[in-house]
Amino acid sequence: MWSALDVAPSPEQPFTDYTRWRLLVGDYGRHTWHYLQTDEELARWPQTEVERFWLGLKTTMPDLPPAKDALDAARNGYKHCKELQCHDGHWAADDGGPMFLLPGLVIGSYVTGMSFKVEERLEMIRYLMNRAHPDDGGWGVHVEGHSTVFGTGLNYTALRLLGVDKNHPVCVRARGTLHKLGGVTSIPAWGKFWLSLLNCYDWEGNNPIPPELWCRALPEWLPFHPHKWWIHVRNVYIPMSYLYGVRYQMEENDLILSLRQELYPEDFYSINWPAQRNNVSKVDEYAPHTAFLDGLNAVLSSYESCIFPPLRRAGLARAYRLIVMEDENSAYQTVGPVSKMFNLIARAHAEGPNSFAYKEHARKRYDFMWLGSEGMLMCGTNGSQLWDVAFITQSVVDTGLGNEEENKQSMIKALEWLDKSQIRTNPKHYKEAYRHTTKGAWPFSTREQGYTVSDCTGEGLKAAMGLQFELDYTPKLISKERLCDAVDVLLSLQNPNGGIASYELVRGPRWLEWLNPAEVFGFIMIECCYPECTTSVITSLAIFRKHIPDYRSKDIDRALKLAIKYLHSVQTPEGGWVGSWGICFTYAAQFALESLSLVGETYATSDYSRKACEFLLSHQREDGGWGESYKSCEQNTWIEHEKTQLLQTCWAVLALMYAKYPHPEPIEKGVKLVMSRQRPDGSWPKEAMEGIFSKTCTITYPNFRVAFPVKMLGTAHYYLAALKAGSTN
Ligand code: LAN
Repeated sequence: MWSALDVAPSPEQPFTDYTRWRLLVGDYGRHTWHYLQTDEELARWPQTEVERFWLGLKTTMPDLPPAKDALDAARNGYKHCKELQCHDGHWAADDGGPMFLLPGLVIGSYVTGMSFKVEERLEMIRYLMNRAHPDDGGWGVHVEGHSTVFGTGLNYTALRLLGVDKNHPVCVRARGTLHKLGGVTSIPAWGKFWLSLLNCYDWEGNNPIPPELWCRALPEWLPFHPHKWWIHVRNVYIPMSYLYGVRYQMEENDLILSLRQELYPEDFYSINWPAQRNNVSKVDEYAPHTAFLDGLNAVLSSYESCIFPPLRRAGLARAYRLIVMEDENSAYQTVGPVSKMFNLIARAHAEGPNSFAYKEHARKRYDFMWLGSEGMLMCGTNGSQLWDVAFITQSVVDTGLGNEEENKQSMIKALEWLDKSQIRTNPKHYKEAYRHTTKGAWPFSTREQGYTVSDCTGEGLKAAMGLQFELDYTPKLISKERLCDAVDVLLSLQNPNGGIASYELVRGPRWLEWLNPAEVFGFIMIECCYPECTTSVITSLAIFRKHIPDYRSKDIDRALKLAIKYLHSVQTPEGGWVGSWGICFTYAAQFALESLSLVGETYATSDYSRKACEFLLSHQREDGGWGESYKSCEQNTWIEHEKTQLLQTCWAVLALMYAKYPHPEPIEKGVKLVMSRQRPDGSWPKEAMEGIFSKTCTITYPNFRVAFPVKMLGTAHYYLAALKAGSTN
């Protein structure tokens, strides 16, 4: 289907001309990368500093005068960052890390006959080659993970579909590793599913995903009703159930036939497929099946052999309706990259290549594709636009840098972007699509994607208030009414225990986790309350009531008290909080201690705060920094990283300052470390992955490398001065 490509043996140099790539920033911060073919195009569309930076090309950013003190270092940091602000006011960035997303993009496009430009294919190939594990040539679930069957099986397949010959040294090595791991018979459930769509695995080897789950006849009050599942899992399993129900399968071709030989050490045609349903490689497994899940699968498997056709048809029709609603609500991006590709295949299957849905889905694949210095990857979302604007602007405003003449224009642009990005209405398909309110919310990425995220709304609101209330020169673009709308959203997200989850209220019981079928991820079945999300909401509400005391003040008071109670209740006996979205205890601590301080709980006044400070201090290293591994998140206990990490040092020092920790030494040492890692142009280098999700999969937040050092250094400058002067208030 796609032509074979002649691929260089080594991916060190770009496979395409990097001076020809451009990043198009569309409405609301939409990102798409384009390869310019002609000299005329090149003349019309010059490459910018933003592109050069992300492509790893030489930038013209000058070396800055060495920082005299911490504030100066923060100033230099922002000077560099400002050069990378897009013309519409936001900062672009890649959102990579997971290694199971690019294969979905490639397989989904391949089976539906969607094409890529040759340059795109070449750079995807290069990314996969660059990311092959140096030890064994395989791939893991994420860039820092060990090689697994899931990662290696899917990425190998992607390389082959993209046009790499099976005798290419990278393929030969990866295939060797895959075979050593036993081949793809034991690939985890989502891998089985992708390979079945590709006709390289038998549908009989999958546990059932009956579309009947979505039938109207299934009462919504049932505790396991799928509308109670976590939004990502729900939106992944809707199209999966449709595709399973119709047993979607690509037609055989020579490449498929060859893959059936390459992916399996044994003879594909003699495999006992039903016996593979629960065959999961041990190196892959994080959340093994429970007996409950296996029992349920056994019952559902019996049902599959005697389905009731009218019920199946009704299930398929309802699942399809939900797919269409999700597409229309999110401008064909869907809530995430996995559901995006499954929805794309379902729509292509039902409506064909001439349909609007097919074309729009094909076009919106590009929102997830990012070109970095190592090649082209598939992002975890269509960007992290709002999240980055929110943290960067708060850092600049909170440190006083926002009042410096040279930064004013940049702050105004960022506010303009925030203004355009607030979601102003509820979704087109609202209750019927099981959606939470969106009017007044800020999303993680763009308004077009359109999903409320609790902490993004919280941080977006804080950023908007900072820019509008703390800086006297900014236009007041976001009205009081709209700030109040955001508060309504935040209040609507609080659970009875006071905690806040990610996108919605917690809808289902905890035991639904026993049905987690994905094997490689943990805690995915239902929304959970998270210390980070809860604290973003607390801090934004606490700041809001200072500025606008007359709006829902009683509700806010009640919400704050309850949320603080929740935060207290989830502090670990050692004094930390387990982070779920950043790594790990240091990430959660800076949120938690900020919240506590905003309600007056500090080192001097609160046992919780004191204990948290002692906990952090017990992990400070000789060099003044902190370093914890992503495995802390997997195992819920502090696991040292072999190296001190810049960002974790920033988070820990910020946490101590929020708590008004009274002794300067640990803070000074942290500041010194962060300053020592700053490069002459004001930036900080990439270190270990910053973010995580679903317990096991790391994800990058490159703009954290500006937002948090700037905030920490700028804050520390004044904090240490105040400590010396005898006051931290
Ligand atoms: C994200 C990224 C941002 C993150 C925060 C805002 C940091 C968090 O506080 C709330 C949850 C959220 C919005 C989040 C949820 C899960 C996402 C969308 C991701 C980690 C980015 C990629 C991930 C998505 C689920 C990847 C697809 C994988 C599946 C298991 C479906």
